Amino acid sequence: MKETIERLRSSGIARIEAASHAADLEEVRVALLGRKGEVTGLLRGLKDLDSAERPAAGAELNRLKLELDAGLTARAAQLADSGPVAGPGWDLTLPGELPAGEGSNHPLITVLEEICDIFYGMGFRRGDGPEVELDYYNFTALNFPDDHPARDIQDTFFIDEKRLLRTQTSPVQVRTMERMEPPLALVVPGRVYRNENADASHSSEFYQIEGLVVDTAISLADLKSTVDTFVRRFFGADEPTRFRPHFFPFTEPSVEVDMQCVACRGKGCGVCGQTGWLEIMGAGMVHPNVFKAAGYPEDAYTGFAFGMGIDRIAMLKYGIGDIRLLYENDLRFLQQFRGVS
Ligand code: 2NM
Repeated sequence: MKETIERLRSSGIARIEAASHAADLEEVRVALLGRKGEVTGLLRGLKDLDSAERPAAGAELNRLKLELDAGLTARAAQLADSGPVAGPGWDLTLPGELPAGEGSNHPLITVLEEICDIFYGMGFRRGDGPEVELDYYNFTALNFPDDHPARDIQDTFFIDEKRLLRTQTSPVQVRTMERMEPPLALVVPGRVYRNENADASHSSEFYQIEGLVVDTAISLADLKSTVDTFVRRFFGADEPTRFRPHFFPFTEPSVEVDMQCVACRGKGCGVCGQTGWLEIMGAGMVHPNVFKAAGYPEDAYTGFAFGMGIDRIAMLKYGIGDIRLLYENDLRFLQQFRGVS
């Protein structure tokens, strides 16, 4: 019996060491310690041994069982550490059968970066801030009255009394002004949220880029020249722009900015709804109450600000007919933009 146990010990250890991956090792475990395994068989045979021999043989067999079990555990850990290993019929290190798809930027990100680059070229810097915002920064500091309709839960996703999903990126401008003195030239791209029903031209999440310039003598003429430079550089042609009077709580005066339709050059077509113009952004001169909320001294500074939706610009640029395509992440859609950026 003693020799049998010794033989099993050295052959068992050798077989464990020789196992080159987890499936091999499992076979060895079953052959040694499984229900019909060799060690199990010997343990079962103990009852047939002479009563004088039985205690020593039993103790020795139990020791062997523990030893092999520890050996199996140690080898399993080694194999797990050694990464992919060739096994019978498979090799994880071989390349897959399909070429791994190459990633690419989402069309919204391509447009976002392109627009930011144009503003960097005019001396702007990029700002960033939280998407979960305080009511204070999203509304109060931006001169929205308490009863403004945008504060309704019909229009804004509130998280609780004080917190909401930002409806524009302007709270980042307020946070930045709190920290920094003019002169300031800031672009803030980012995702914003509105409680709206989705259709081909509306999504409850979308992307905006807002801009802010503050110094001691910034005028509406600076806004106009900045907008014209942006349009020229982004759309490549000298499309005229026009300002129409508008209202925003955070700017006074406020305007909506149109550019001549890139599709028909002002003649009127389906893209511009026969008007010859495309609305590209809202803008205006920063309201004194916003400067006050930011902690700037009264009458010390003037500034312009603007905000535009990137989604519509990306849709115009790539001929995308439904905004929802930009948020569904259907690979058949996204793969069309490979190599675009
Ligand atoms: C727009 C339109 C007009 C705007 C205002 C500010 C701030 F913080 F300075 F008050 N940031 N962005 C602004 C102005 C945004 O989006 C359509």
